[in-house]
Amino acid sequence: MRKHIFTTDICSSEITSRTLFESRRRWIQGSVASLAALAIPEGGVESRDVSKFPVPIDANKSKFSSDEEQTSYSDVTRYNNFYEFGTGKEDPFEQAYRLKTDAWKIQVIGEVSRPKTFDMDDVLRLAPIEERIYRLRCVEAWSMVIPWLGFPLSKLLNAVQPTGNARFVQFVSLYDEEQMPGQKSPVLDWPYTEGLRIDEAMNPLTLLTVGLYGEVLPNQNGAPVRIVVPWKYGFKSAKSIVTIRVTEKQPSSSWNLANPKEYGFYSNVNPNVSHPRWSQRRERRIGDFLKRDTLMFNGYSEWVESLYRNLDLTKHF
Ligand SMILES: Nc1nc2c(c(=O)[nH]1)N[C@H]1C(S)=C(S)[C@@H](COP(=O)(O)O)O[C@H]1N2
Ligand SMILES: [Mo]
Repeated sequence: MRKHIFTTDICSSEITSRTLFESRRRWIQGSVASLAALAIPEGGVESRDVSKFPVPIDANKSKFSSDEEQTSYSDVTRYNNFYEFGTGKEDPFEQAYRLKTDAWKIQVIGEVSRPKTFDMDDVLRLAPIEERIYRLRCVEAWSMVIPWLGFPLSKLLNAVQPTGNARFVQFVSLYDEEQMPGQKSPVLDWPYTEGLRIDEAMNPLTLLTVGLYGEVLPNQNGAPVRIVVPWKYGFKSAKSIVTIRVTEKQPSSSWNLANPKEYGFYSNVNPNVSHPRWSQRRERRIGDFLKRDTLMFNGYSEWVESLYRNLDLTKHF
């Protein structure tokens, strides 16, 4: 069955939801004041699961890092999209404690000479601390600056040796209705899938991400491992991934299946191409009152525009 619910949807109507969010947040901040002793950055809580304390992860700044002011830890971890835990922006913050991230494994399969299942220690071994880096990222109609901790996905792909037929990469998130109650609703095709062309996946800006703000990823941000593709709209960055499949044909992706006219396979941040229901010229940086102009490729043109030299970005939106 392919029935999808589109009310306002993931990427729109930020004004109402944002105001609601702000007022609820003030309320929550009051009610968790007693947890302040836990010394979590900027008064935020990682998730409602207080049994898990933030684990520090070391990183250096990379040449791609932004000098812009970072979005507060509390906004980064309370204002999320993770439909496996509900479609409200605060649902992931409230529900993602259900996700069990111990003994997590990612299998890398498909058009590779050396398919392999990685546990999280294997993942962290792919990059020494000096190569774990900070990056910026933008999310559709709103944007945030997040000190992600991750490293280029290419390190993992090189380890499994893509074959000559490798043209695309698909990311598959966990499917488990017990841990992810949002999957009981057919709002998307589960499990959540996303994809990139192989050259996009090999670009050093495509991050395999394991943390933010110097800690392991909070569940609501896609623990224990997710993708971050900073020059594309937020939904391309699949969370809590369990499978990476290298393919010859363009893979399916949940948002494209849900509504191909609105969500293309490429979904590069592009102020010149409107979403069918709204302009994508401007964005609201969380914490700001006024909107700002959205930059082509979210400001990363220097590193990624050559990927699209032969592509009509109006057609391949
Ligand atoms: N598995 C999974 N990954 C997902 C989503 C989702 O619902 N499920 N939402 C996407 C969308 S629409 C956005 S905007 C970003 C949000 O990431 P953040 O909450 O860490 O900012 O995650 C993306 N990855
Ligand atoms: Mo999104």
